[in-house]
Amino acid sequence: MPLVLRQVQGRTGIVSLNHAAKRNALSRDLIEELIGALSEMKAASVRSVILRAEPGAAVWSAGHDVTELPTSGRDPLSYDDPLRRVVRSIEFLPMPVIAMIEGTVWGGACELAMTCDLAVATPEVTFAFTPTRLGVPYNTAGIVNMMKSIGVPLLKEMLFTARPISAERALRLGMINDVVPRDELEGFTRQLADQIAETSPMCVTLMKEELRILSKSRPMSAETFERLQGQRRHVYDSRDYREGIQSFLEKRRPEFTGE
Ligand code: LCV
Repeated sequence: MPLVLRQVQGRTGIVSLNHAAKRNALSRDLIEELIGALSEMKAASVRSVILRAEPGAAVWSAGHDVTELPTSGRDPLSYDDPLRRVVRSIEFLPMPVIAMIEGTVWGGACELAMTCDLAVATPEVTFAFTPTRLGVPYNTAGIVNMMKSIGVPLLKEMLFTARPISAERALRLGMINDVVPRDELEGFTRQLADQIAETSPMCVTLMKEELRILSKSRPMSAETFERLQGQRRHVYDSRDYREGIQSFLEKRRPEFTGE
């Protein structure tokens, strides 16, 4: 059974996460299929791509597959980690990707959704950005990526509490583009895609790239970058990091000690 479905409808590509049994957890296999589907949409020269879960999904995506997180002193979110690769696939895709969101969004799936160029959600949607609940030292490029859509006060709240925020609040604070009732979501999103298909694709591609570069430009010296990576290593080498993952796998609350 494919973990990702894809089809072209007119000038719009539809890419669907299709692993409900694992709540569309972003496993290596699912991400490889997702990257493949995105490159197929590029080859088909669609004007935009709608990224969705299965219709009526209770969970859009449960985030990084926690069973694939390393526990042996390796960076859990290094440059070639599957989540990092699919984020770049979306960023560098020449056409806009619209996240059409039903269900709850967790962890790295929040970044997946925020990496999309536009996001439309139903009122029931929540976003829970959970590195601190698992003890994961989220990577610096990922934090910069989240800052593109989420103001620092809200991002700090999401990170420091790991608590879900509502779609209504996400809309009010400019994190997503629209909130529409579940029975209108598909029609609304398709109409958005059709509107994009009416504009100049060369201009859209150019401005998507301009905005990618300008929204990520953050002055940081090499020494500062290396200091942050050293601090991240201190975290992913810690007991707390192993406790976070172990508690998830044992389906219990983590007991963090700061060691
Ligand atoms: C592997 C899973 C997962 C999963 N991985 O269904 O951002 S960071 O830094 O935190 C980053 C590292 C990251 O993204 O970490 C993952 C963060 N995600 C979460 O904390 C969400 C974890 N999942 C849940 O809390 C629940 O699964 C939700 C609330 C999403 C759905 O609950 P529900 O009761 O509907 P189950 O928990 O029963 O999950 C169904 C199956 O999917 C697996 C889970 O282990 C179970 O597998 P089995 O049927 O084999 O037991 N699953 C869910 N999430 N992130 N596997």
